[in-house]
Order: sequence, then C-alpha cells, then structure tokens
Amino acid sequence: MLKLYHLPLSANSRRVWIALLEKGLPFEEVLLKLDGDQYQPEFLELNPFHHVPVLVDDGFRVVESLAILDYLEVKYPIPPLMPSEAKAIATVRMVQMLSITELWSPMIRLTSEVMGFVKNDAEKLEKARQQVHTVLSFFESQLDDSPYFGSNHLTLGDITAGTLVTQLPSIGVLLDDYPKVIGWCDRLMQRDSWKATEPSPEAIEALIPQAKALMRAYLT
Ligand SMILES: N[C@@H](CCC(=O)N[C@@H](CS)C(=O)NCC(=O)O)C(=O)O
Repeated sequence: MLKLYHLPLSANSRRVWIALLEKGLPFEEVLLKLDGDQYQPEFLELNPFHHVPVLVDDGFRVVESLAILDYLEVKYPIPPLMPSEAKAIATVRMVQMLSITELWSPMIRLTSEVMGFVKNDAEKLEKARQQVHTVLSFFESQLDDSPYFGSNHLTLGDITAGTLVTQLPSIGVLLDDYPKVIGWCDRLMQRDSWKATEPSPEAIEALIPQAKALMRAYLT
C-alpha cells in the first residue's frame, strides 16, 4: 500500500495527491502539521530535509515531489501523465522545472506580503512580481493551441504548474493578460482531482501560524 506523508495545503504535497487521484491509486495518508512534527526523529529518518511530501511504496521511500511524480508515472503508468514525444517531454519538464525554480520562491514572497507575515521591501516585491509575470508569459507561449502543456491530455507539467498558478489570483496576481493560461486554469479546476484537493478557507485559516513561521524562516 502506498503511504503519503503530507500536508494537504502544501502545493508540493498537493501535486502528488492529485497525481495519485488521477491515477486512481489507493493510498494511506500520514498528515503532518509542520508545526515542528517534521523534526520528529521518525520523520527525519524518512526525510532528513524535513519536507513533505514523502512517498513510501512497499518499503521504498521517495522524497522530492518531482521525483515522486516520476516514480509514480513509471511504476503506475495508466493513465499516462507523461507524453512520449521528444518536444512534448521537453515542454512538460520545462514547465515543471520553471515552476519549482522560478515561480515558487516569488510566490512565497508575495504570499508573505498579502498575509502580512513579513515586512518586505518594495524592491523585492516588485522583483517577485516581475519574476511571476516572466513565468506566466512563458507559460502562455507554451500552451499554443493545446489544452494542456505539451499534450491533449493532462500531464505532470500541468499538475506541477497548476498547483501554483491557480493560486496566483489569491495573492494579488491577476491572469488577465494570459488568456490561454486562464483557459488552462479553468480546465484544471473543473477536474475532480482538483476539486477534491482544493484547500478550504477553514484549512487555510488553521495553517496560518505554521505558514507564518515557515515563510519567515524561508525569507529572512
Ligand atoms: N523541493 C521539495 C520542497 C518541499 C517543501 O519545501 N515542502 C515544505 C512544505 S511546502 C515543507 O515541508 N516545509 C517544512 C520545513 O521546511 O520544515 C519538493 O518539491 O518536494
């Protein structure tokens, strides 16, 4: 039985959760609060970097959300969430890597500002906004006429980027200049996996103290 250690509200966790649902795989959940429980020795043994998500499959442990997605795709290939053609694979991987390396960090800064967690200086905020818009412009160009990144079907690129991009309006980044991105977000949010994993306002409220501590540690 697959075991997922996660925090449902974390975008890093949510992308694995969505992939499991899309593939129809049953799994056991171990919920962390990230209020210090990620430093418990049993969890550090699983992930010395004290991060969720962690997947354990029949005694085999995988950390890092993108590695987990790759593992699930190869071990449980039906339905496929990865195209097989060279250009499509490149598109999916670009979108995944840019989500992690270029989008996540400025989103943390903008979230910390909207929530009032950190006093950000104006220059850093402007830079964060620009970084997000550079990614959005690139994503808009990558969608071409296909409904998903590199494919007519949902891919790991959509799941990885979608767990971040669909949250942008809630931190003050409007998508108005990116009509293809808007249409793509709408398609994602109509999926059962997206609806089942959408964070509720109550869950977001309950996470505020941990989110504040984690973002302060990340940004300062
Ligand atoms: N690169 C990692 C990032 C994981 C990550 O940063 N997880 C955060 C939650 S969003 C976490 O567990 N933070 C707890 C901590 O740093 O102590 C991945 O993609 O899995």
